[in-house]
Amino acid sequence: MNSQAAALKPVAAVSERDMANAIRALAMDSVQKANSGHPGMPMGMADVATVLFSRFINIDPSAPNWPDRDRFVLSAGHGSMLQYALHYLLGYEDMPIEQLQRFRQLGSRTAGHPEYGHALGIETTTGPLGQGISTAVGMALAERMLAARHGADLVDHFTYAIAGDGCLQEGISHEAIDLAGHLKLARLIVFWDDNAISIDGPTSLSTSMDQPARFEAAGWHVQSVDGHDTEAVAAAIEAAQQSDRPSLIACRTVIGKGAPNLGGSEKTHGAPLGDAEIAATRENIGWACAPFEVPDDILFAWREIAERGQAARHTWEQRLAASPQREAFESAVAGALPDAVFEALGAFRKEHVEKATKVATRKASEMALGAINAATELTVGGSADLTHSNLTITKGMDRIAPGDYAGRYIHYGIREHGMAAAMNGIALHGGFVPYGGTFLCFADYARGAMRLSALMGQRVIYVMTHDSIGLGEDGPTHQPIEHLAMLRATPNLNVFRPADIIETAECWELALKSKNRPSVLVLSRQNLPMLRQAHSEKAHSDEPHIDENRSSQGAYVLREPAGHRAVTLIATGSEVEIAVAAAERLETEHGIAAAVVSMPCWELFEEQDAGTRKAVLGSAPRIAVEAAARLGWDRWIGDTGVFVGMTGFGASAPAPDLYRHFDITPEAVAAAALKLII
Ligand SMILES: Cc1ncc(C[n+]2csc(CCOP(=O)(O)OP(=O)(O)O)c2C)c(N)n1
Ligand SMILES: [Mg+2]
Repeated sequence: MNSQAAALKPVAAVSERDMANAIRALAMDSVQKANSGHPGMPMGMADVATVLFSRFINIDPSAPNWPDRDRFVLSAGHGSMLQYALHYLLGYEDMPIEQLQRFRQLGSRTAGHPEYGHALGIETTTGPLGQGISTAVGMALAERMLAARHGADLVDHFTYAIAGDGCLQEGISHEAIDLAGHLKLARLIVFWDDNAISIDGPTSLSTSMDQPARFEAAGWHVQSVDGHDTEAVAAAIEAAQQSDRPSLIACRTVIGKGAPNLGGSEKTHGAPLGDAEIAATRENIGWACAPFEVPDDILFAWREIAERGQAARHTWEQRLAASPQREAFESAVAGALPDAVFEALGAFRKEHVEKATKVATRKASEMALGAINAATELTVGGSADLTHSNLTITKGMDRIAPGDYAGRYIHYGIREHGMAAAMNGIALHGGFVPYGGTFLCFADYARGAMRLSALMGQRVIYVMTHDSIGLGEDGPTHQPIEHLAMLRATPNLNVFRPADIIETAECWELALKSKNRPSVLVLSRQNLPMLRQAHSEKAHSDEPHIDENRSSQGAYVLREPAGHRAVTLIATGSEVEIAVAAAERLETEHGIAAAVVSMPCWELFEEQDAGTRKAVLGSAPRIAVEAAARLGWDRWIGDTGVFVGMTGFGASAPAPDLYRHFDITPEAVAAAALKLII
């Protein structure tokens, strides 16, 4: 039976108190051995976790990726020893006791904070407070959406998260809670470790928030319990499972529970208890075992939970085998995009090369998405209240609404950070390829979760429009300057800034194919000409290259002059048009052979071999053109290169005026080239 069925009885004869004490002992001993870590939270939440796992949770440690498992998110990631202790006790094969003995050491699976992909069963990376609970919202939403598509027979699970005071103080939690309450994500159950302590001391130092009232105001079902009263916790979980709203269970706990002198104090938050206090704790909780030893009967009780989960998984697998949905479900969960998507994008490129379609790249993205979304159901779109600016919705996309999860467009509201975290959750859950939009400038607001998309290697696609001073009148508050540098500095993130409709379709294709990496599509508000065919023809090259995805190399020669290159102009996005115009001017007015390199994706170009990079960049002096900060461009232009771009914030004016005002024009580029080479 699934976990929403009646609660199971406590397993075997061992008490839940003993089972919880195993967590306490493992946490304090591991932190002591590492001389680093956070014992207070695992000790305080040991009882809640024990009740959750022993009576409710539906996971199978022997098949940690079983699609219909309950999701468990340790949002208070500093309490990682809670997760590792649970994994050892439950018998995850990659979490033997030696891993706990090597807590926080190089190469161990027991990293300082839980890291997705680092150990089996870790559903998401946590540690930056507030991310876990917000990611869990995306998981709970994905669960409902997948159930709407494939039925309750195959998709019927809960998402549980443990959040601390810190998670609830972080601003992102507001966005996440509001979204979850609005969407009535009833399968989301959050435990608040209400210990009234954080690092600096009592939370009363910095907050007077009535958290239950806050959650109630956002439409949650709220209960408050003594987090050490196992029956009360169990009753609350049962009630939460019955609710038609997401649930908060405020668990009043004592941080470092069990430590006779330090329990209840912030001193247990992030430091080893020390040998004397550990000995006193053993005495106090009646734990006679040596460090890292757990009595067989207690271990057995924990392992029984795993067996129960395995049986549930087998039953589910039988349902899957008999289901007419089987193939569709498995392909969705595998995240396999049909060939039709890429065929459609190929046809799209061919059509628009021929038509020389001139549109803003945000519009090109909308048009490409029209082809993509018609060819697959896997993509789910959304925007942080800028749908008609980001152009992220396409024909026939129904919206997700409270209680109605059959659609594929999510109105995330004005919650960039919450959107990014929710997309992480959707991607991690599986079954969908999430993309979501906002203005590039507000990547700042989404940054914490974007960083985790990259760290976790999730296929999340950020559609970030209004990408420069080219947005014009809205002015410097909305004009990104430093954002490209910030995004490009982020490891494992592809930043695409396409120059025209063809590159936009190519970059979408690359983003969709990047299964283990998030992508940012950086798109213009203003119209941009189609550059591909016109200039490759002019350069007497063979074909207009519509079959080959030229952006896949990260950078390519868009315009190769006849004769020996005197200068190479490198540009991205809307500035490629300027570079091309500058090259033409240099050629016609000065007889100077200028090549133009379009560089839609630095990261992919960096991955090319040195020979390919050299062939593209050439040996002539280089000028880079980008309406953004210079930071990073020296990598491509070298010591003697010139950068034409922004040196400070933008201004409010029509876009053409701004380009002139900031001297990012064909004339300026040509003048810089003349100065450089003559
Ligand atoms: C975004 C973010 N800011 C700051 C920190 C550093 N930090 C880690 S735990 C913590 C206090 C958390 O308090 P609480 O959630 O109440 O945890 P408890 O002390 O109860 O275990 C802080 C500030 C962090 N991990 N993430
Ligand atoms: Mg706390």
